[in-house]
Amino acid sequence: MFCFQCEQTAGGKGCTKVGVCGKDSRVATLQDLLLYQLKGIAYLGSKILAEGKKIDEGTTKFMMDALFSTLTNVNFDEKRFVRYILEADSVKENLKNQVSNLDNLPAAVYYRPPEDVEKMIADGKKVGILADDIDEDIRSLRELLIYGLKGMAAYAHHAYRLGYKDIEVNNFFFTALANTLDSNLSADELYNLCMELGKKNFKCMEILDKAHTKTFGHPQPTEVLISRKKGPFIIVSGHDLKDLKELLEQTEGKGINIYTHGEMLPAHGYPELKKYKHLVGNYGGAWQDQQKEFDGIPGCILMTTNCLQKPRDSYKDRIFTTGVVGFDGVAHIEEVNGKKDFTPIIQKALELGGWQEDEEEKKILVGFAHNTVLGVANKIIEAVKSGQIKHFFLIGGCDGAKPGRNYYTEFAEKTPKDTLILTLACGKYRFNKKDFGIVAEFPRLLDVGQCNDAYSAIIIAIELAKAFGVDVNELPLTLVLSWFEQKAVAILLTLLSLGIKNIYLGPSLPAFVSPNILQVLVERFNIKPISNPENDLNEILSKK
Ligand code: FSO
Ligand code: SF4
Repeated sequence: MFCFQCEQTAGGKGCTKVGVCGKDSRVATLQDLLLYQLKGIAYLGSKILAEGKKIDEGTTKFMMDALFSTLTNVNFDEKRFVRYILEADSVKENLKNQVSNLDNLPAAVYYRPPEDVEKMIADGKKVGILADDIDEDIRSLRELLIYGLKGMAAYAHHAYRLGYKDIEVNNFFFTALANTLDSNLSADELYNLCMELGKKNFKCMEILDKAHTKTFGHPQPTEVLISRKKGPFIIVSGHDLKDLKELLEQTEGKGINIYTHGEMLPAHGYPELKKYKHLVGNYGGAWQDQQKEFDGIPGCILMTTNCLQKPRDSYKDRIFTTGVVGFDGVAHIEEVNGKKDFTPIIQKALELGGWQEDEEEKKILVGFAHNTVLGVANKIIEAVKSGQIKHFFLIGGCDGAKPGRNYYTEFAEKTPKDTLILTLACGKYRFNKKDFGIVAEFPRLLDVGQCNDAYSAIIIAIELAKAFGVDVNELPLTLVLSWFEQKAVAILLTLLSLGIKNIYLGPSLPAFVSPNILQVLVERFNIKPISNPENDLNEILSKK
């Protein structure tokens, strides 16, 4: 196996024997073969588009879901990848019937997978990341594009589940992935595709924002309990608000408390979700703490998306997966005719009985997406003009296990009292339970939402820039980002495609970005690897 798609990749170079994430070499190789199949599908899809025809909805949905399943910490289940690979074969055969000429196409188009898993693995070994002998920079850009597409697939999947989609975003999965089969593509052409991906992902996050706010209302500032309550419970993790809503409906009146976990925390701000009284609070920290925090827990956990870690035996019988998530031996809740029946998890939670006592109450504040923040834009602008707010920081992104990620905690702690911090995604757990006080009349720490709510943060920045009559890069705003997996790659490409410069990025730079490509990004966008909080803060604040 060879995989270097995420930040925790072995030795900062690549996982070769087993994934640091726990993905074994069999699953990694099956994922490679699935991606090869998806490239074949993409090529046929791009031909269908070039012939002026449409790609059917089932094929698009398959593309999104299958790409999503290969993200870090989503699916570790060998059987699921075997099914996807075989399904991809039917999808491909169906597309072949729609293309007028099938001569001289890339091998991925003609490839037919064997039924036998060992043979599949043998085939997968021939089509991995390092399979072809290409220039390091071309490989780097190609993988950058593929990881961006994977990230965007996750967002498109969530929007689609709520009935929202965009034809340009959907078609781009096919045209862009098809291009990764073209070994004659130049570095410039691949770079341009990466920037185009950034733009398409902005559109995709906009659609997802619309899907969330039209379905659940605009998030409102909301206090969230972070201590335990007595009674049976289910903890819901991941990003899928639709799953949470369905579970809330099915648990109403059953005496079960629902807690959010990880990236589900922003759910508490949405009117159509917070109205459920049994959505009682948030449990635990970021994803990498789950094995410790779920250990022997007297309740259930539902994983709707990443980040899933290998469950310990002490809770393997009470963690459930749904959607594209999976783990061998863990119960999975399937969608049937657009509905999910959560009865097994509900019954298990009741059986386990839950916590015996209430803990002392503690609360944090969430719900500062674009509608709320821009609703007080005039006051924010006044506070900047009067000198009460001197600088804005967006300290956001993913969390992870590396000790170097303490940088973000220290950075947030060291920001001066006359600055305001916006945060989003699971990296916020490094500091979201700390009291940062007030600046002007605002809490100094404003939680904008999930990683996809980077859209919200961008809109806030664009609108503030307009109000001040300056370019976004001239705002007293600095982005201090932590990346971990492929959604963060898509977001980073979005920020770059919008021309946003001077981003501080850490905790380490992506292994798949070659030195030459990094140099290009540094020259064009002045991306800065994080150093230490004091140095970086001094550098940022002395420039004003
Ligand atoms: Fe975190 Fe995991 Fe949202 Fe990611 S829970 S790391 S970028 O999947 O999606 O921030
Ligand atoms: Fe390694 Fe990350 Fe790939 Fe897992 S997803 S195998 S940790 S690079």
